[in-house]
Parts: sequence; structure tokens; C-alpha cells
Amino acid sequence: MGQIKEQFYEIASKASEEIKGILKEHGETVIDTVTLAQAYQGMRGILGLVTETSLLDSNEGIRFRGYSIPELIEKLPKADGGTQPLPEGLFHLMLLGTIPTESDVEHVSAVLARRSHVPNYVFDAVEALPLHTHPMTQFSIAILALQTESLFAKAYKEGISKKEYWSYVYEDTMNLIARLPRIAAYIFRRKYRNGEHIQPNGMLDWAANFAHMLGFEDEGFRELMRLYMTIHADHEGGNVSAHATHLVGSALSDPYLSFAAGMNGLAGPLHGLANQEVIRWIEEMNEQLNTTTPSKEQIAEYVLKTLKEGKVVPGYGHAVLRKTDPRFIAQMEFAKKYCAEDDLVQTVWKIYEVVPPILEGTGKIKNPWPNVDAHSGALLKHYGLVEEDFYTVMFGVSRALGVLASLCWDRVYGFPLERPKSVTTNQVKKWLNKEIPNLE
Ligand code: CMX
Repeated sequence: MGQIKEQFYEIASKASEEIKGILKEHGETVIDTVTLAQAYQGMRGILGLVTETSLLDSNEGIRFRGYSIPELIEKLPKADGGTQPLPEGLFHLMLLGTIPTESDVEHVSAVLARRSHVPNYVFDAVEALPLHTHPMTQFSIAILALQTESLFAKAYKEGISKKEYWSYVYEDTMNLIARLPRIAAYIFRRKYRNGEHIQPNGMLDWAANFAHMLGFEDEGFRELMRLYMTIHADHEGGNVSAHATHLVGSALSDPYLSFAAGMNGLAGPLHGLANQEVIRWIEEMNEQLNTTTPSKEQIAEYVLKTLKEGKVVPGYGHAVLRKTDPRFIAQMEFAKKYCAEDDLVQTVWKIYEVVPPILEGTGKIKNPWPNVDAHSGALLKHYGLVEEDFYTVMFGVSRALGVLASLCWDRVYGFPLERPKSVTTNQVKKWLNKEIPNLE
């Protein structure tokens, strides 16, 4: 067994035993109650999932295994001469729960580089799609095409004990994370660079190699990729991509099927696709105003127009957060260092000043502050990755680190099939009229 795999199993199986003890003693303890509004309105605030890799506080934002983003930037190992954290280190932290050493991270990088080969039939599946197919659809289809490689599915078919599930899920996790940058880069080069593909460079770290295969050799872009792949990796368990991956995995669908489900959720405009929508929204505004440097007054007018047309302002709001997303701040700090004079970056900062008071003024939007997607596109555009339709694929490559680490934990814990109960409105009405004693 590889060194992380052994460590993971030792740590996770100990935690699993501890949980059995907790459930034996406190399994019937009520930790929450559900209201009708929660049942009808997206299950907001229902505490009904356990996810070990990260925890979201509505005011403070995300912490990965207890570490905030500024702490991760400080503590996680960096590339030689770099200042941004290596995402392999975050994966190690999410999987094992402790900050890795430089040699731990080098080990993860080497394992991922070794496992990164993608069979040609996956590329053939992508090639069969019309070029105009959205990159997220191409990404999801490629992940499904790769499912033939699932060691979990093969072992399950051959008949394995429940106790062994985690081991095959772990192997699929490592193989999938290793291969995703190659698949994503293939889709990018196919769609936007005349199919001129770039072979991986096994000497580079995971994020730098992704940058290389996309065709960007600038050290600034590599650093951006390391930061980007770190901050998008996880956002506790209830967001659509994490929850979908976990839910589908609970049916013992293998990690390829589970992750593809998560990516189909990430492709929605209220979730990951918002990073594409933010740039479209800004560019449409600039086009209508015939400028690349809109004033705050012009932005305010455009925001009001957007709201009047019954549309959302992309990149703003969140189902859990109630303050500026620390992932937005981390990108802002990066931009201050590397591209503060960029017109688009300046516009993003002006929008940050203008939008919150307007959204707050509507009286109905619970979080008027920017989320991660409000800033990411401006940074990518600065370095020349201008094809915004591709941005959610980059989010997806990063998100694999968190949701797949969680899937490994799910299987060591032996989490059962996820199957909440639903009711009909007819039943609700009868219960409210006291025609039936309870809703079940
Ligand atoms: N612009 C306009 N209206 C907004 C809004 C925004 N940015 N954010 C919320 N609202 C509206 C909602 O659509 C809802 O309107 P209705 O009552 O008419 O249906 C109302 O305000 C209340 O919504 P909420 O409770 O504040 O927010 P939700 O938890 O329902 O939704 C989210 C959260 C993210 C879907 C929403 O804020 C939104 O649509 N934002 C824009 C899209 C976006 O940036 N998504 C990315 C999120 C981060 C990520 O997952 O990547």
C-alpha cells in the first residue's frame, strides 16, 4: 500500500470506531428540527450531513480541517520560489487531517504524475461531440467515458467485502484526480486551440502541469493555478457538487459516476457556472456602455437593470455565507500583488463597492456579499485565459480534491444509502388541518 493510503486507513478507521461509540450512546439525540419552510425551500440550515474535510461558518467562511484560507496560504508547502500553496498539500490535509511536510507533498505530486495516463478512447468520446458542446458537458462525458477504469466497479462485480470498499474507492480517487487536468486541458485545447494538444510534464506539480497542458508557461499563471486549485477544492458537504457526489456515492456508484454527478451540479448557473456568468455579465455591461472602465454610477445602474429584469447578479449571494467570501478576498490579495492595474480587476473591485448596498436594499437577499466566483474570471482573463465557458471546468478539477477525499471517508465510515423522507403537499395540508396525527 502507498504511504498515504496506509495512513488514511489507520486514521479513518480509528475515527470510524469512535463514531460507532458516539452513535451507540447518543444515536437518538436530536440535533435539529426541520420546518416546513426548510422542506419547501432548499433544506437551508438543516444539519443532516457529516463531512470531515471542511466546515463552513456563515460569517468566517471556510476552514479546511480547522485551517482558514490565510492559514493554509501560510502553512501549506509551496513550489520552489513560490508563495502560493500547493493543492496536493490541501488534498493531503483533507484526507489525513494534518498539515503535510514538503516531502509528503512531493510524494502526492509524484503519485499523481505517475497515474495521469488517460486512455485514448476517452479523447475519442470527447472528439465525437460537436465542438460547440459546452466544456462542462464535454468534461462530464469524458469522466463517464473513463468510468471503464473504475477499480471499485470491477472489484464490486467480482464480489468484495464491505470492509474493502474504501480501498478501491481510494485507488479510483487517486487515479481520477491524477487524470482530470489532462482531460480538462484536452477539452480546452480541442475547443479553443485548434486541437493542438500539449503532453504532460511529469516533473511539474499538479497545478503547474495543468497550466502547462493548457498552454500557459508564465510563472504568475502557475501560481494562480496553485491558489485557484486550493481555494475551490471544498466547501463542506451541503453544496450541490459535494452533496451530489456524496449522494450518488451512497448508492455505491463508483467514484467516476459519483464525481460526474457532482460536476453536472457544478455546471448550474447558481453554483459553479456563476464564474462564467460573472464575466459574461461584466462584458455585456461594458459592451452596452462602450467602455472597459465603467464608473460606479454606471455599474449601479446596470445592477438595478439586472434586478428589474428578474435576473440574479452573478457572483453575489450565498446559501450559507453571510459575509464576503474569504475565497474572494484571497483572489483579491493575489490580484493586488500581480495585476492591480488590470481594467477588469479594477471593475471587479468597483462592483464589490457598488453591489452589496443595492442587494441589501432589496430587503430579501440574505447575503449581499461576493462569493468565490465574483473574482476568479478577472484573474484568468488577465493571464490570457479568456474563454469564460471553460472556467467551470477549472473549478471542477479543483473540486475533485475535496469531494473525492470525502468519498474515501464515506466508505471507511460505511455510510449507508442516503435516502431522506419526502411528503406531499396534500399530506401537509391534511396534517395542518389535524386530519392526520403526523406527516409520515
Ligand atoms: N442577485 C439577485 N437576486 C438574488 C441574488 C443575487 N445575487 N442572490 C439571491 N437573490 C434572490 C434569490 O433569487 C431569492 O429570490 P426569490 O425570493 O425571488 O426566489 C432571494 O434573493 C432570496 O435568496 P437567498 O435566500 O438570499 O439566497 P439563496 O440561498 O436562495 O441562493 C444563491 C443562494 C447563491 C443561489 C443566490 O445568492 C444566487 O443566485 N446568486 C447568484 C449566483 C451565484 O453567484 N452563484 C454562485 C454561488 C457560489 C458557488 O456555488 O459557486
